[in-house]
Amino acid sequence: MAEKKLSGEVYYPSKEVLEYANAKCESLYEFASKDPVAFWESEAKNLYWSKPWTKVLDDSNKPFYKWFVGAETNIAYNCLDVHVKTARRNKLALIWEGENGEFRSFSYFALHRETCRFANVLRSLGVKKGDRVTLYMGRIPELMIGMLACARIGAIHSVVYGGFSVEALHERLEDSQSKVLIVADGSFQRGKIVELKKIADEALQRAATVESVLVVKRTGHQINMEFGRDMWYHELMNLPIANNNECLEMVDAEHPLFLLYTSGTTGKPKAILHTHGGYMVGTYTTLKYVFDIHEEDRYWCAADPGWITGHSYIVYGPLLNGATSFMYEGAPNYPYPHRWWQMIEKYGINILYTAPTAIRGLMRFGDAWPNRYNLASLRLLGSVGEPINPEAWRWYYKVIGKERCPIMDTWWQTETGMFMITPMPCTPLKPGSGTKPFPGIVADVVDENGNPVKPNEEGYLVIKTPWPSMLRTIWNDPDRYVNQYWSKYPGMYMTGDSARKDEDGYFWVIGRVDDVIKVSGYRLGTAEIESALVSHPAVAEAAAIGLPHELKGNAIHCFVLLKTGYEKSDKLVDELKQHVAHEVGPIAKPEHIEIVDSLPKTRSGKIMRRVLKARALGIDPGNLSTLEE
Ligand code: 6R9
Repeated sequence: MAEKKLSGEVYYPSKEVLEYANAKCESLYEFASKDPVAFWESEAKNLYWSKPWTKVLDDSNKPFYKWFVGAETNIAYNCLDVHVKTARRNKLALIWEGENGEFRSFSYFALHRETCRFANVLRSLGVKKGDRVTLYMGRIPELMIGMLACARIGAIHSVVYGGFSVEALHERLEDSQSKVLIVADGSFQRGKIVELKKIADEALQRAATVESVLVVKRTGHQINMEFGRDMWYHELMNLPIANNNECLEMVDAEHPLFLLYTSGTTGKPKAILHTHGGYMVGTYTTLKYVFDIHEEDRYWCAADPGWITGHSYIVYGPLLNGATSFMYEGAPNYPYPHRWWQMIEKYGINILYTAPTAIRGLMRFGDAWPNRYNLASLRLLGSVGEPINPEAWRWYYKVIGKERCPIMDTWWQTETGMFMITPMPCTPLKPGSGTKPFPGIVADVVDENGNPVKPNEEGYLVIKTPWPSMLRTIWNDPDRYVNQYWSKYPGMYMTGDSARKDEDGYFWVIGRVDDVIKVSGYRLGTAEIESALVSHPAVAEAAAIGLPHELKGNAIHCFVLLKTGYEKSDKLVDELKQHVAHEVGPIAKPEHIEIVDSLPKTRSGKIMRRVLKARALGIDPGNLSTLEE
């Protein structure tokens, strides 16, 4: 690959990077392109299965694909027990720093012990295989322990991001019919306490299925404990029920591992379902080759475990690879913009994986902050969540990576479970491009009719063959799974993104073509913001759109029609912003709300967000034939 001259701004890997890398690009691409299924099978053989598969891929009932048919395994066993049986027993699995400077670390032995104990606690509370357990907390080790404990006993975890609020949590508890909620008393965010338990109490008033609430003490402030329902995690973990008994259940490869709610085109957030077997193979393989995990590495994915990036690449991927992961609780620039760089030096981080919004945010404080620290331990950098603008890419490459560290710009989704379009260390890079599909992945850019577009033309990004860590369905809504992802072009997975492919076959993801807005890399739906707005007594109708924002990538702009009797005022606009933050979460707080007299609609009454967006940007709104007035 390196022999061909590529067009545009290209960064070739150094000899050192090439020699050190796990992935020998050419041979991997060659093997996988000849026979993707055989490629995944060969990777699966690196993991433990208590019963082998009879078939790798069953595509007899498309699009309900099955992987590793007939096999039994448990992802948590592969994350922990496998390593505890080797010299990795004493290796650090997790290094954690709290925002307030607290420090904790867990060897593989310790993480295994805590997970087993907590799995026993869950079982003693009546949690059985297939039951749903919701977790709602900040970036703390107990989140990881809780997820792994659920996996051990075959329970299905549903992590709700700690930045979400009452209505978002309530909806997710309700939809998943969770039996247990694991919540922290609070979390630290820029020195302030986010009152997680208080938010949960409000959400629980309307969530009928939750029988027990386990409370992890983090902030230690005064909270309400409801007798008979709420129990302290640390007290339960000190009871004889929390013994180290293995507490493990081998499950079918297709057994559900977790639900993760994400925003879709319309309506309520949907729960994406991932399974033990295929998800395990996908996250293990991609992390190994893309972030090139070596035994001595200290790897830091700065995402939140509440999002897919945290699930796949803080929890499962690193542990499956026996890696040492670093987790930091707080904000990147708290108390000062040197926090991240200081921790990279302090802990000797080798791999840093973060989002463009964080890079832009830190870039704005200037080079002096990172330059005060020794960042020589860094070997690889990563980016995820939205397209990275070339200026941010170059800053990250030069100022943080000192022109030594390749940047892995990984394109993927909650639904895909793992990296899909991504470089490996051996790939020549172009700033802003995710380069090529990972070995075994067949992606393309197509037009309205599903035909490939010409080089450099924009089209829909699709995936043409199944992959092991693909979503299996939408929880409780298989029809929506089929309609949303597989119906536009039969046999092709519709990503919801637009992209172009250049003359070298490099992919450039442009952005969402549906009503999903990526704000600071977080995925939100216009529908969630709009329904929060109309739940306010003053609002008759609302429309939300995303407009470009220098730091956040996109920011939320809303158009609101008031009910009669309500007057337009700055105070009301502020109140509406607060209302959205309270209902959905601070991350969804609109940047701007405009009170309007009418909203552009189709004759069937659908709000034409595209028209609002074009107007706001001062561009041509395109075809207006369906507009009502
Ligand atoms: C992992 C994650 C998925 C959407 C996806 C796309 C955008 C993610 C990207 C990227 C350009 C990248 N996206 N990574 N766009 N380059 N490297 O973010 O999952 O929250 O489900 O969002 O994010 O628009 O469709 P999720």
